Amino acid sequence: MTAKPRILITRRWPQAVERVLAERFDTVLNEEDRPLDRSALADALRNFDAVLPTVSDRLPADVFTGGGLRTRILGNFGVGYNHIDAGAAKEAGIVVTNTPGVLTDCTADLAVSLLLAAARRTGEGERQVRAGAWDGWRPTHMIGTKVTGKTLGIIGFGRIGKAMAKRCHFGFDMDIVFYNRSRVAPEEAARFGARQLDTVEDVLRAADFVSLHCPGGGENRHLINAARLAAMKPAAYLINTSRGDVVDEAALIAALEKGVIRGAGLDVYEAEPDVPTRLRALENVVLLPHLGSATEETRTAMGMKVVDNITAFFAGLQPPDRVA
Ligand code: 8YV
Repeated sequence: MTAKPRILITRRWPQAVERVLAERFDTVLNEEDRPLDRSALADALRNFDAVLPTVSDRLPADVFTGGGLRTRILGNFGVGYNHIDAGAAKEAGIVVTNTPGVLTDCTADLAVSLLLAAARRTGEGERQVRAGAWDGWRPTHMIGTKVTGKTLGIIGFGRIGKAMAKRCHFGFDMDIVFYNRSRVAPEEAARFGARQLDTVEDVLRAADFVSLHCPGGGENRHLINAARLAAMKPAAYLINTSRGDVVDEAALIAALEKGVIRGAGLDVYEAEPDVPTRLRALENVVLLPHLGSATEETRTAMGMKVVDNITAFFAGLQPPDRVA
């Protein structure tokens, strides 16, 4: 009998998935459940047949250099994989897979929740009640912005962008405009009540709410910068459930402080888990700790997708979600 592939699970996963992995593979778990540093990851690449990273594991090009690599596949737990230099992995002969599809709904749900929370000031309201600082109802208390019927601008019209459009168009009667790198057939866009515009600026100028659904890294780094924030309506809100680096965080903080835009709802940050003090001090921003896919159902489905990918790979088949 040939030995089972040796795999490293870099964080604790849903128990059901850990169990399946332990049945099929010779698994090692990072019981401490803390992010692995560069040298631990470099060692892992030399000691395991598969490494299953998450967004908290940075795998830049230089971890793949120096030879002696044993790892043949990185089964990433997540759809976004910009924490991995996939080109360098491929060059080193390592396959990379991700988990598309299964987190679409939950991520879009969370984007809606941020949009509503920012517009209706529910975070502020909750803080006030918990602090015992609510002094009673009055017509001008904690006035927010109406959501229904407004215009939503979506940047990145992939699975999650479309799910966001569907929720906001059919749920809140919003007009949807979007920017996408490639052309989307108008009939396809119309299924989500959406219309494609030519440039990011066109979307920013038109929208009352802007929601980011493009991948991080590469050319999308600081896609939303000071100039683009200034192109938004002064009463508009920015929602980010994609990756922190899509937004120039320093420029966003300045824009929120100066009232260049009215507010923001953020689930992701440039240097997670560090969230700048100046951002945390602002009332007009809703801040969540990267919860996009954080439901029992979705995290289990993500894990099972990783299982499918590495099982196929070690059976000599093409993993269904290969990205490099
Ligand atoms: C995950 C995500 O929680 O899948 C993604 O791209 O951002 C999150 O939903 C995270 O990536 C887990 O590694």
